Amino acid sequence: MKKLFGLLSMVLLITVLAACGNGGAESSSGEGESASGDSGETKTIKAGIGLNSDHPQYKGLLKFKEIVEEKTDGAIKVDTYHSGQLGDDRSMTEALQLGTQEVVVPSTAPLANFVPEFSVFDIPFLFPNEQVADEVLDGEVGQELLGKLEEQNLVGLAYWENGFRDLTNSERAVASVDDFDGLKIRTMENDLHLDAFKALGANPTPMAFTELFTAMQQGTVDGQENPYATIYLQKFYEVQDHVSNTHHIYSPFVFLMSKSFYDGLTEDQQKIMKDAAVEAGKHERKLNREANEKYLKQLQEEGMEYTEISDEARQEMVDAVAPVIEDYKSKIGEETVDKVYKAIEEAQK
Ligand code: KDG
Repeated sequence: MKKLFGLLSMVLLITVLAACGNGGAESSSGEGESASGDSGETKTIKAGIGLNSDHPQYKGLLKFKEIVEEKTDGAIKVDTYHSGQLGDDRSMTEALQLGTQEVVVPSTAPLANFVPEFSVFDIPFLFPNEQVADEVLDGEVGQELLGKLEEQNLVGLAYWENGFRDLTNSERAVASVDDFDGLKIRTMENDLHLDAFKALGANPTPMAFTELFTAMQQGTVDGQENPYATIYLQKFYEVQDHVSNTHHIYSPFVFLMSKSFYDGLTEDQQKIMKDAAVEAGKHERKLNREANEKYLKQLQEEGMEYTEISDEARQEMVDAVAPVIEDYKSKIGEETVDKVYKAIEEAQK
């Protein structure tokens, strides 16, 4: 009887150990598993952005959701959040590091607080047009920069587009450097942006996007700068009277995933994530370019006064910020700055 009991205990122990081992294998990187993951467990991605649901950025996020859910046969579900429902760019990026959120698509400017080299894209008047930006970002140096995010517990899967930034304010028409004088401008949370606006004569304040509308409404700031699509779709025309085509910075977005989440996926699933982020990014860039083209006219229809920046005035702006750029080259990293300038040159050949 004693013998029989011992045998039964042994069988039970082996069964329990086997079950545990099996469970561990399912949640590991799972080489050889199918895209849907054989564990039967559904994973959920919380994906957040700061812009609202009308913006091409959100349409891009919906495209990502569609591709991922279809390609993984529903094994990975994507829940999308817009309008800063999960926080601002910075706090959402920190949530990815902590593993409490899986995806965010911030501008590169606040990302420079995590990886300083990203500030290379904050150099004013860097990219001449979107096509050159695409080539540089999707090329060697752009991808190299994405790789640096890993040290911060983040995975950069693709670049999307925020676009060329233009100035709006509620005080006066801005046509030249002199017109910046004393204007209280909200900037993204980025030192180079802050110093560039100081060099232009403005009085800049860094602030999260989620606080911006109220700050303009209450007069805490006179103005801000964002692409036309954002200015229109976020209804900034309700609290701003003047818009100028300063086009002073091209802002990329980076599609970020939490490293701990990404590392827990199978290789097939990781590939699906990368491909989906790139594919959805192409869709987003296309929609964004169409939007930026059409919304300047609509801003004027909403009553904003448009001021065209002349070539001479733009050159004055370029000259005013030149010392700031010089100063930042070493902070960003000379090597990165040189590589980006070279890639821009190449892309224009
Ligand atoms: O979803 C993106 C926004 O959070 C933000 O990056 C938009 O350009 C932006 C800004 O001015 O903060």
